[in-house]
Amino acid sequence: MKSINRIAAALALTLGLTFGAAAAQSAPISGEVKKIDESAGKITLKHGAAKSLGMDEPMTMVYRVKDPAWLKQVKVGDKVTFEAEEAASGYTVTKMEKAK
Ligand SMILES: [Cu+2]
Repeated sequence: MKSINRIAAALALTLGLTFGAAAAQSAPISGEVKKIDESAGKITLKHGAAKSLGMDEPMTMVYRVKDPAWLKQVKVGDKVTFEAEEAASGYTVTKMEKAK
């Protein structure tokens, strides 16, 4: 009985994650690099409205980055596509790549 419950829970989790990824959190946002602060692990991005983050208007703001190595791969003025999530410590970029 216990193992069946565990399988059901795992299934529910998998489905939840799949739907979660398709919906709110992971809508890619287009932005432009305004400033890079490698020592602090932060990047300033100008971006359009990002409904998934509750940002209804374009803005310029500072984000932490999940992987500091990303800060070496872009420079001020680059156009990027990124995903972010709100954490206790502030907004964190969870995915970032140069826009083509
Ligand atoms: Cu913002």
